Amino acid sequence: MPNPVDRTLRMTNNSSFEFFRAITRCPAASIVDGLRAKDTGAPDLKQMLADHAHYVTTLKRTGAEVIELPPLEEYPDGVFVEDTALCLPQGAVLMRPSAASRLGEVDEMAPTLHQVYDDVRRIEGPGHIEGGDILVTGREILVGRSARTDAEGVSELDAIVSEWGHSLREVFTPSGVLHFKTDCSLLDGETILATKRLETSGCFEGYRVLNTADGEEAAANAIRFNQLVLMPAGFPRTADMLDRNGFAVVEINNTECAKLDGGMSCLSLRF
Ligand code: CIR
Repeated sequence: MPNPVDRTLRMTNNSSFEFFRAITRCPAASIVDGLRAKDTGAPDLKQMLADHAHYVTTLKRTGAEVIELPPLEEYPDGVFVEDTALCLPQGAVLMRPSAASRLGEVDEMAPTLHQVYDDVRRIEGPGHIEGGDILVTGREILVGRSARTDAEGVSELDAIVSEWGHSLREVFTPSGVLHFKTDCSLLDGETILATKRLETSGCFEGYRVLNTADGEEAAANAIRFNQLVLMPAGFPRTADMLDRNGFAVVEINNTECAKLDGGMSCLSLRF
């Protein structure tokens, strides 16, 4: 049963899922060296490029502008741009990834954010935080502590976003799950798609929660982007459930990104 809806959320605007722009980065041939929790084989670059093209075209279909950045051979995980920054209406915050091989991706993203934002801040450390652990909803910013995001990183981000008038709430990513958003996505200002294992942690109290179907937990990393919900292909019961709930779902093959623990949200910055 979905949770009761908090009606106060209806008073918020839709900046959490209405976007004018996105930033993506083309996968590089070095993607075969990308980080992964478990080795299930090397991702196939040709397939990944085709999937990426479908993803970018789908973002553009909504009327948004997509800034497409070139591949970075020196950063195998560079395609997962979400982890490098948080983009809010007031400004952007450059992250500080825990994964040492990914730290340099932030400097590669910085010039693009400076072109589109007047106010660009940076997490200076010593803490760490990755964009995949941050869910911006209609009323707050949820940040999941994880193996990649620590208390110091969360607190440094809190200081910045509070200045911009946002309320940040620290929550916890289930152990063994890479990022908070590996297990959840925002569907609209008050509705969250989440795995049962994440929902039972209680972090979504007051929201309406739709659960991924049993055995389809990997469908949780979707994105609501304007009128569409982009979700990984291959999870028919979850896709049907979203369809029945009135969401316009586009399924995108994610087999290659999944080998590197990546999904729909990781592939773009949206603002
Ligand atoms: C990593 O382990 O950092 C990459 N292979 C996957 C990053 C996925 N990003 C995300 O969930 N936001």
